[in-house]
Amino acid sequence: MKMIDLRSDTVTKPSEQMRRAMMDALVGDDVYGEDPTVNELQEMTAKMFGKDAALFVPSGTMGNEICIKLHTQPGDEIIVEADSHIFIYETAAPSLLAGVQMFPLAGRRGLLTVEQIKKAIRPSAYYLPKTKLICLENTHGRSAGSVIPIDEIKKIYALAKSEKIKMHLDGARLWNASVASNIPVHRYAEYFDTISVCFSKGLGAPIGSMIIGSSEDIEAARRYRKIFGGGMRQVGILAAAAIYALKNNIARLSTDHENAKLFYSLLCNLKKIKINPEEVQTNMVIIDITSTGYSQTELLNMLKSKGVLFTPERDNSIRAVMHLDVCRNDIEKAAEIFCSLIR
Ligand code: TLP
Repeated sequence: MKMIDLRSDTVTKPSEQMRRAMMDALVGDDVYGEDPTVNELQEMTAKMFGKDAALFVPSGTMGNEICIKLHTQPGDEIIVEADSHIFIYETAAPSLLAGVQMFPLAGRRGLLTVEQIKKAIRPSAYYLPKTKLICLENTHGRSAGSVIPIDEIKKIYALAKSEKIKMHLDGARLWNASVASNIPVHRYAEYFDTISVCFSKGLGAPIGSMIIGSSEDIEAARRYRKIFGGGMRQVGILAAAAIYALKNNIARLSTDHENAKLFYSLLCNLKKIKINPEEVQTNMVIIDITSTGYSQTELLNMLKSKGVLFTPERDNSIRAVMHLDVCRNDIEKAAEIFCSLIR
């Protein structure tokens, strides 16, 4: 049975053409800065985001953690959204690697307000931690890939600047936000000191993320990448996949967004589930299954036995993610299977 895998957009396999680009890549030792394909990708990405420099790293998690490290000192505090990847899914790495305390604020679909942040910034006193960094996530994964509006980001940035606090963006799916909002990524980037983006999510590369920022921050990031064990050698093979993805797989993200809307429309009349229509903005659908009477595990196993894979999500929900390796037919089939189990 061919499985329809909707667990994440990380599950895609590199296409024939992407593999060919990887095979043909020129390589060198990147720890010496001598890999021409990595250098090309870094320059290309920095330019796309309107920043001085960029650094190729193995994962989105490492990208975020290096950036947190370079903006802080042990004992500092960083403001994060309570449902963010950094707070929930990075195994408390900011505490371990940067020695910082995270101050989680509950957002609305990932969005923190200026008022909330104002209250959370610590006044200056020797017995309080120093607030050094605000982290945002766009799109916001735990609200099904909702887009954080740029006008709200602008307001938070103005506050951060006036308080001399740095801004970091977890932009693992910033290209989804950009395609959905029709705002180029460099406009979002204006409001952040550092940005971490992933080639291995919607863009379909097998691995790889990029940290983007000022030359000074990227120099510091290079040291921390080495310390965190992320110095890589003939990694142009992977950079070639990312270059291929940047050239070919951004505009098509709108197909994933259409598929998410289609999936929602095929499920939304089912009485026993709840989907927040305001969340269906990019490539994910989160389904509250409380009234089905099934636990997450029971329903996930039932769906799996019929050939569809989802993941467990916040509260009593399950998540479906659209991506490059599923087509409209797969989505219709997945919806049909879901409906047959949940009527
Ligand atoms: N997200 C994964 C899981 O870890 C939850 C997924 O399937 O969505 N930032 C965001 C917003 C992410 O969603 C992820 C991965 C990361 C960072 C981390 O990227 P990697 O897995 O490359 O470390």
